[in-house]
Amino acid sequence: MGILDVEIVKLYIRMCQDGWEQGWHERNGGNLTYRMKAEEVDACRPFFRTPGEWVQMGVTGENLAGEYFLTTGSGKYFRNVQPDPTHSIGIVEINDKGDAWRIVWGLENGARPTSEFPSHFMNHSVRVAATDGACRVIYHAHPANLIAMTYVLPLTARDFTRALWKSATECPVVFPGGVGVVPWMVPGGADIALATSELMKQYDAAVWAHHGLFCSGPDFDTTFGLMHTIEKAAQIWILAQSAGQGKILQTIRDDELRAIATEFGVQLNEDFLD
Ligand code: 2HA
Ligand code: ZN
Repeated sequence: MGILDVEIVKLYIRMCQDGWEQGWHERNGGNLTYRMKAEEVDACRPFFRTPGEWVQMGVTGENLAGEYFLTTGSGKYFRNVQPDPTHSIGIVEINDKGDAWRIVWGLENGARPTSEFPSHFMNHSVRVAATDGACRVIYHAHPANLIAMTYVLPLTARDFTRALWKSATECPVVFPGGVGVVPWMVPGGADIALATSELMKQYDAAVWAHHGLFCSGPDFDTTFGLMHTIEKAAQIWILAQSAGQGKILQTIRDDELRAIATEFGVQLNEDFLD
C-alpha cells in the first residue's frame, strides 16, 4: 500500500488522464487542484515527507488556512501524470495565515505547484465561501472550440452564456447560472487570479479569452462534467456556425430555455434571457 493506492489520489490521477485524452492539455497546458477532506489527508499523511519551505503566494485566502491541496506541477504535462505521478503532481499544505504553501508530498526533484496556483487558490477561497464549503475542485483546461469562440463573439457573460445554452438542450440544466468571461490577461499572476475570482463569486465557470476555461465543483465528476458540457456545446456552436456560414435557421428560443428550467427545477440567470 502506497499513496498511489489511496482512493482520492487515484481519482485525481484519473481526472488528469481523462483531460489529456480529451485533447485539452497540449504540452504543459492546464492545471487541476483539489482541496482535500480531513480523512483524505489522514490517509495520505503516512507518506508525507519532511515539509519544504513556506513559499508566499502573493494572494491571501484566510478561509483556506491549514488546508491541503492536491495540485499539478508547474511546467508539468497532464500526459505524464498517470505514468509519472511523483514528478507531475503533489500535495501542498497552506499556512495559518492563508498566504503561503509548502510541499508535503510529490513534485519531486524541485518541482513547484502549477503556475496558476494563485488563481486556483483565490477561486477556491471564493467558491468555498459561495458554496458553504462544498466546492473542492478547480480545473483549468485549454479546450479548442471554446477558445475559438472567444475570437468571434463579444467577450461578455451574456453573449457566451446565451450561445452555449442554445447549443445543447442540457446546458441550461448543467450551468443555470451561466458562465463568466475574463478578457485577455497575462496568465499566472495575481491580477488574473483576482479578476477570475471576482467572477467566480457568481459563476462556477469562467472563460479566459484566447486561453481556456476555469471550472469549479464539489467533486471530480461534476467539475469534469462541467468542462466537458461547455466544450461540447462550444463544439456544436462552432460546427453550426461553420456549416451555416454564420446563418442560423433555428435555435432554442428563450421561452423554451425557461420551459427546460421549470421542468428540471433550476433557476436560470434572468439577466441572460430576453
Ligand atoms: O500551465 O495552462 O495557464 C499552463 C497553463 C497556464
Ligand atoms: Zn492555461
